[in-house]
Amino acid sequence: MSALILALDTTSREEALRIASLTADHLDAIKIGYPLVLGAGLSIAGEIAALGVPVIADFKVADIPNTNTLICDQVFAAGCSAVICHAFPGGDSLEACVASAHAHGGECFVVCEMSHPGGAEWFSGGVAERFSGMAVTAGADGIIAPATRPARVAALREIIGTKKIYSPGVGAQGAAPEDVKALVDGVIVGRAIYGAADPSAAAREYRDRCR
Ligand code: O7E
Repeated sequence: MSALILALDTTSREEALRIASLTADHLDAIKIGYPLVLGAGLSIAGEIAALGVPVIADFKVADIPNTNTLICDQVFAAGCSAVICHAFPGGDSLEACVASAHAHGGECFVVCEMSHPGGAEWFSGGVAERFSGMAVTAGADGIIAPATRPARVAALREIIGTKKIYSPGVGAQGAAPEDVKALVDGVIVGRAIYGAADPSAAAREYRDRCR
């Protein structure tokens, strides 16, 4: 059983709010990122949160510690409940994101292995394992790991123990909730819900399949 997180990658405020309103009852969280925030502004975070669904800011934060702190502080001031960051800038940069998240009562998730085919080029050979170890050391709340490669999710679970795993790649990228729902805490679905003819029905179906 896993939570269902909508990746709301539409680019207009009106469309985002329409989809969020239609689907919110079936979701555990909504993930927003550059497509929506560059199109609609960061204030969209508060507007979505006002619908009663937690908002996860997927900015894949990846800078020096001071800049990471400035970015994360903005994210939480805007009403987000969690932030997603990269591990490759190093442990101090990661710790800055975690500190900002926890200072605001929020959570920090670390991208450890990506779901697209190119992700297998970069994250195999021990890199994802190392990032997962860094997430543990930095006190992060969880990691991002690919639903498209369940065996890799299982391997990273061994490293992070009971920390959370949120897993993208379900729907448009070919994975099914059933592939990973026993391994992860949340499944991330984008196009298969927001691009569906009936987003509400699609969200309900994915929620049921995650249970
Ligand atoms: O393929 P979709 O439409 O279901 O959307 C997937 C979403 O998850 C989209 O926002 C994409 O940017 C994100 N994502 C991946 O697809 N793969 C990854 O490895 C990582 C992410 C991601 O969200 O990273 C932070 C969670």
